Amino acid sequence: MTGKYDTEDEIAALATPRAAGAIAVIRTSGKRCLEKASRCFSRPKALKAAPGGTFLYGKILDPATKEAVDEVIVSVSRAPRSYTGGDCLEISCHGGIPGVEAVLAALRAAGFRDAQPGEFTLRAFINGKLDLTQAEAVASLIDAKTKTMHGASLRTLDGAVFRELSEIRRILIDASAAVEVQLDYAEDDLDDAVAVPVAELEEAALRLRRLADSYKVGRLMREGVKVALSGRTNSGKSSLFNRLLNEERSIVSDIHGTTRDYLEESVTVAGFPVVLYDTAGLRSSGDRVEAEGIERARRILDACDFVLYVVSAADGETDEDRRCLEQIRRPVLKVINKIDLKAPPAGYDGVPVSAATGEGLSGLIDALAARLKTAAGTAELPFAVNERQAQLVRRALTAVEAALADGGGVVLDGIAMELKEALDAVGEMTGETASADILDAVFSRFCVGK
Ligand SMILES: Nc1nc2c(ncn2[C@@H]2O[C@H](COP(=O)(O)OP(=O)(O)OP(=O)(O)O)[C@@H](O)[C@H]2O)c(=O)[nH]1
Ligand SMILES: [Mg+2]
Repeated sequence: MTGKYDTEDEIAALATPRAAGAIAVIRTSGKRCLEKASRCFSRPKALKAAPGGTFLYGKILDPATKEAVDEVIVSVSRAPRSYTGGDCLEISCHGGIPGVEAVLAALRAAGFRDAQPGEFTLRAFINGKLDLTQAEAVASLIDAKTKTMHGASLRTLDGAVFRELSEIRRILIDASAAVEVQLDYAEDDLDDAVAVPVAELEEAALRLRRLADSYKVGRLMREGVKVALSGRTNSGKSSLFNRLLNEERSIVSDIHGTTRDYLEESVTVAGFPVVLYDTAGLRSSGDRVEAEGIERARRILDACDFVLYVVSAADGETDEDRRCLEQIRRPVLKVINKIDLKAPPAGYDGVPVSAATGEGLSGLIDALAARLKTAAGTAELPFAVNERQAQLVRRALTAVEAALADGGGVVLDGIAMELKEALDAVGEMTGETASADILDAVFSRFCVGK
């Protein structure tokens, strides 16, 4: 292979951030990696002879002038026991940017080329060290913003998704075989009842749905659950917003229609990343700016995952509240605020709070956490499934569901084709049948040095 998919030539890249730090790590890989590196190392013979799993102290030299550019530790891994599966060398040098640049320049002069984004992991994939779901887990591990996502990425890197897909693949192959056998005999025995492997197909569908759910939960974990505060003017939305943020972020006043444009802030509620919106109070307003604010509030209400609807205990739930609530199309959690002024009516179906005193806030957070779990489908995240994989999961699931729907009739040809479609999608997920374009798209999203 040539160019980007050359897996033999010698590449080098900074693997740590390009910023001052105690230590920077430059990683290299390639067939003649040790030989080329010895051209710019103070102990060339020792380096060339170094067994895998060892490290050497020495100096990086400018190959032309033999001038020392840094004092380093070099760790050696030899094929196949390395990250990429080929010979690899990692140079730990001092973490200043000019020093790092000088080491990289020495490596270039010794015959290394700059690695492309994700090229080390691409080599690991091509050398069979990882399947594509594991390679992608490397990227999601680096991007993980929460402990949950980190844990899921780690399990996926360990092969959890790969094993799940292998199991689905086995089930689909068994089902295909059962169908193919009947296809072979179908022409002779047209009258025989067709046996569709329904149990297998249902099992495959169930497992695919679990993967689809993991994507959904993961996306909410990554992007945060969008929660909008809504209600009539003056019910205390902005006061509650500030309470939840623990910051005087939004303007509070006793004037109706204080909040106009919406505010958006990120908070963590019971471990869930939440994007909280404070919006304009709902009422019919002759004020053009307020009316625009209310229009924006409605758009937020349509786009959010769920709504915290704030009712004032001082007024109780009014007809206007009921009209507003009827118009909200997202799941709603009702909150009755200002309980310091007046107790809520007995049996009222809203969480009682006082934004003024903080009373009931922990109850609200518990109720919110319960709703977040429902919004996410589950609080568990067994797998890290990304957008690319999720699309393929949907493709496979659609095909399996179509095969199940066909189950009643004598349409074995159709079932055979749908099973093939599902198997193709599964193969593209693990990379078994992924084209160079797909690999290019996957690995170009990585950072350089990974
Ligand atoms: N006593 C009491 N007053 C509150 C409470 N929450 C809010 N208020 C007061 O109610 C008034 C309105 O509060 P805001 O938070 O601005 O209400 P809002 O719903 O954001 O109002 P708009 O932005 O106009 O829609 C302010 O004077 C607050 O101090 C509460 O729990 N108890
Ligand atoms: Mg407000």
